[in-house]
Amino acid sequence: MTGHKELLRIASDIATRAGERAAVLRQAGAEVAASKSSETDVVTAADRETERLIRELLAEARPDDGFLGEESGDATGSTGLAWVVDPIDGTVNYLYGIPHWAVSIAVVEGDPDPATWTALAGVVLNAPADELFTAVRGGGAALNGTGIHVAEAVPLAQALIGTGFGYVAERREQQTDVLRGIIGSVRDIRRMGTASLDLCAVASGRLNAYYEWGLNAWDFAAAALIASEAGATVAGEAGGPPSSDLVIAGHPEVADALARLLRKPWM
Ligand code: LIP
Repeated sequence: MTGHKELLRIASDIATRAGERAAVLRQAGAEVAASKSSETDVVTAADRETERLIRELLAEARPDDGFLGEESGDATGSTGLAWVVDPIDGTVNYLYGIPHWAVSIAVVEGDPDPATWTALAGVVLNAPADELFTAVRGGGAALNGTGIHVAEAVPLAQALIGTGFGYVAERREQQTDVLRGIIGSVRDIRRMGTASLDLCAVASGRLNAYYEWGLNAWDFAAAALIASEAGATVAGEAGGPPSSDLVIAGHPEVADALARLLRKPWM
């Protein structure tokens, strides 16, 4: 049985190679290859090429594991483990040349369903910033090999909160209503465009808390483990597992205060 640290090494090596490939493709010029849920929900050729590389390298290293990727779908394995991959999280940032996007790779035990999986290891590589966030279950979280921890608790009025918005206009209007319900009660908000890096910002104390409604499992599979191993509460609706309804993370006291304030139009 491969240990968690070996799984982390595999994920880190592959994320590094994928980040190099995505950076070279970005340098050559990023173009929209297709759109998904709306005209602004785009996929670039680099998203597809980077996921192809990750999938190829995982097939070499862990041929019998399962896979779930944003661009190429899922495949069932025979080992009880599955790799959950977002090849370029922050696709719109990547498309516009905003240097804030990430390669996210997690390995989970069980089906690739955040309601039931157990995350074993995860990496989030902010390639433009050369920052590799890592975690293994029960082994803590690190940034470029140095341990990280969630910021100390602060009153909500002093809390810097991260969030994000979806690709469908009506959904963004509802998310704005949720934001309107909290913005007068917190220090400020940050919308940085990459969910995995928002969760890593919580893990490293760069945000006090983060919430988002409408994420996909691959957006948070690795970063949720990193944040929880850094001491954050990472949850979904009513304290359940993170889901497409809600991902909320922060110091337990801050996350709890924020959760109590959030309107819940997804209910
Ligand atoms: C994005 C997230 C971001 C969210 C966007 C989108 P993508 O993922 O990282 O936080 O607000 O709506 O889901 O589409 O770049 O992989």
